Amino acid sequence: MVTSTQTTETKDVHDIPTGAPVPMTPEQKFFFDLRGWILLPAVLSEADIEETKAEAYAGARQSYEGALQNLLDHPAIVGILSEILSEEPFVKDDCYGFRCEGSFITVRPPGWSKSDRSDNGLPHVVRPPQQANAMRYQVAGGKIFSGLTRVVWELEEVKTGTGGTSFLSGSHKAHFNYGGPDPYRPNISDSPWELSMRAQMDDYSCPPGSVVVFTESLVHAANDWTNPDNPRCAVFNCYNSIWAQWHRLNLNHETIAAMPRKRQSLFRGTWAIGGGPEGNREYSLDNRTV
Ligand SMILES: O=C(O)CCC(=O)C(=O)O
Ligand SMILES: [Fe+2]
Repeated sequence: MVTSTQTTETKDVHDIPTGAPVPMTPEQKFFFDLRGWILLPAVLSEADIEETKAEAYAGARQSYEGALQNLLDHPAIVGILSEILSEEPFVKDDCYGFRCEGSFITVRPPGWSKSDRSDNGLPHVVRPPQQANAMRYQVAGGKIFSGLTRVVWELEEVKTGTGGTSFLSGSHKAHFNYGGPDPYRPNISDSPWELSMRAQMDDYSCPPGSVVVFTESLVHAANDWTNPDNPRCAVFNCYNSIWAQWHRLNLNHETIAAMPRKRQSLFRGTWAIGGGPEGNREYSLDNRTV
């Protein structure tokens, strides 16, 4: 198991403790590997939920500023991301062993339709997992590498069958394609098995302040929000290896430079060798993801 040597408890700008990362448990590893996703229920305090939700309802569209910024490296996910996106020698005290490469927030009122999305809620993946590629989920030497990885913060209650993200559990390890005409297509369109795949997809119920972590090699989909009791208010943050990048970042230097130093390292350049004996540890204007 990858663990950080960090021991000091610190308080961040928004007063959320940013102490030692919570290590991924063997049970979480087992289920993440088996199914491609895990749920961490009720991670945030009432106060954190209210603060982050208020920012989302006030119009925040990414998790890069305000209290929402604390979700980027919340201790509850840092241990997991170090485990599934990094290796022991690259888990350091002064920089993260993984990168953040995107963030978006959705607020979906009751009645929201998946047709609002450009993919119309079609089950999809980053790249078809049955073929080798740099974003792929892998396990070797008893170690997970999750490839492009999504962390979803649910800031309102989610009830199963009413519009949370759904997953075709286990599909991140599929060896055969989905039956569509094109093995390179990263969604299941035109597959004769679409209905049976949709029928076998799983979702979750959770209280506000819960987190879902999934590998983007897993077939997953957006769904109509039919829960009449509350909107869906969810923060979608995307992570990758410090050596790999899928999304263009689209985040300005001023916003990153205002973050605590270690958090800035989530946005450092995507390279490993050639920058001196200390390696690639520190974000700067000259060493940033674009
Ligand atoms: O909107 C959703 O529930 C699904 C989002 C999604 O496809 C993703 O996070 O990659
Ligand atoms: Fe997706």
